[in-house]
Amino acid sequence: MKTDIVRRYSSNPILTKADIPYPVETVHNAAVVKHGSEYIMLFRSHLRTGRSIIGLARSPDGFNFTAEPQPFLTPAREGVFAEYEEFGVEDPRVTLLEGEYLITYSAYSRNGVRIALAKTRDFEHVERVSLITQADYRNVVIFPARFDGLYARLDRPHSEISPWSIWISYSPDLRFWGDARLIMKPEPYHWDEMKIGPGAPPIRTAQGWLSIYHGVFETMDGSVYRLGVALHDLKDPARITGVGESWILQPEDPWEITGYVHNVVFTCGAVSEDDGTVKIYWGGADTVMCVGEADTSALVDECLKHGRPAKP
Ligand code: BMA
Repeated sequence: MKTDIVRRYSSNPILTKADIPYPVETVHNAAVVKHGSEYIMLFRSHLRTGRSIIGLARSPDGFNFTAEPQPFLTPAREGVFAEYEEFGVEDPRVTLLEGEYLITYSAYSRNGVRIALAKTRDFEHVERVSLITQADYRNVVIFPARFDGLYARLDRPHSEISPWSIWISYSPDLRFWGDARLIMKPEPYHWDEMKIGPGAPPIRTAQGWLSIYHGVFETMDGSVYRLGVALHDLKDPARITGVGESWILQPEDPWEITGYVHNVVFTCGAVSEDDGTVKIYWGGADTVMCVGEADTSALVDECLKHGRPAKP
């Protein structure tokens, strides 16, 4: 019997709508980072309008979270952000870089979906910086380092010609992004054949940047969202040194199989711990938040020893 790479926490789900002190219908697709002695979670919630907002929860241990009384980020009411966040804000990711937490999130409007960047130092005050993609883009994760002075990000543009794939681009100032290249594509007749997208912001390991991504497979019963891993060269993140052949997590618990959207595990964040493990956080069925732990070395081995091509 093959043991699971991701060990699910025994008290999943760790946060649900019952834990939120204001009315929401779901708690899912959350970013999590360590800030001082706390774990901070930025989670997405559907309102009864079907549109989303972002809340904040705190934890002393990464497992037991308490939500703040008010949401953290709701659609802007004025300026350029108001026009592009009209339909809601979704799926945040957080990267700590040079003392600032960079928050990227999906901004939905009648003009499509694009990605906005906000910053905070303390999770008390948040400042919107810029809309950093055009429509239609999702899943922007910023690397927690610069490369030859440039910021780098992974993202996932929509296309009618190519299956939705993972791209990289660079920026001198976090506002203007360029030198974009497609670096990873879905593998035909494989668990991620329909589309892939970046999940958690990349984690530095001795062997390379570990990226936990989502992949989708279309079945007669709809699509199944699973998680996989890829490794990027430490100095040149556009160079993928390995992509795990097998998924590392698939919907199995009842709250992953059934919910707002069934058969979904979707990650927006993972926390690397000093003891060589990674806490991976995922939304179950777009309805609840879950966590599991994996050994970093096992995730790296998946990429380097049991690989598939990054661009079939
Ligand atoms: C994707 C996004 C995610 C969601 C997933 C499954 O397209 O909308 O936010 O978790 O679908 O519904």
